[in-house]
Amino acid sequence: QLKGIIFDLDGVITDTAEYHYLAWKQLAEDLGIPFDRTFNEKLKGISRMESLEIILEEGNITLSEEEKQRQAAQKNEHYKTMIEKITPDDLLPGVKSFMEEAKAAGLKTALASASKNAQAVIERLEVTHLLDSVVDAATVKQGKPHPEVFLRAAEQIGLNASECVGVEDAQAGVKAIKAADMFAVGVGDPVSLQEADWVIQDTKLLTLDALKEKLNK
Ligand code: B16
Ligand code: MG
Repeated sequence: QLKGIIFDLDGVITDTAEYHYLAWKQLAEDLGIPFDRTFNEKLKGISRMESLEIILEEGNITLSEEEKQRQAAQKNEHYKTMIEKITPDDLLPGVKSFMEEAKAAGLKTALASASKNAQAVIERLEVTHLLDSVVDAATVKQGKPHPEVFLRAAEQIGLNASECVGVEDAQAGVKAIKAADMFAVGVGDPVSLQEADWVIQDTKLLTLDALKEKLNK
């Protein structure tokens, strides 16, 4: 029985993916490493430090631990400047009404984002009141595709994983939901998200009726 919905943030509730992309691109280019949207796909849902490691590996660059911390902090400064511009208009289509529908139906909701900036972003989007719980990414030891963040979200809303549905746009995120033993809704390209139980190409298609129909199949 469906009792809770656990949302990823970036790419599901709002398109901060674009800001992460621009912030990483600026950093990579400052380091002389070519960076494009295709390469950026590898970073979706992946933590800040792991993303930096992937970029450095691509550029064959080795940095000291201290310098890596400095670069990661620099990327976050670029990102924080960009997210200051976020308003409720930046919610992806249909997401807020789906959250409202879920709350009206008595379901619990939670956010399972890898981003340490998640709280600031949902406040700017003005949807904090529609989420019963937000997992603090800083306390999650194992990033997606590990299921930890989804399991923690379920625990915080007092549910078993089998009672929850997870919504994700990233491959690593869908893997994390499946590893948590939840029903996975993928938002985006059906080919790259083929491990999801249900793939929708647009958040507009996410409604409680449509979800229930898929769950009962
Ligand atoms: P931060 P999600 C993830 O958010 C992003 O997809 C990923 O690109 C980013 O590196 C990660 O958060 C960490 O973000 O640097 O703000 O801590 O998709 O899990 O909501
Ligand atoms: Mg995402």
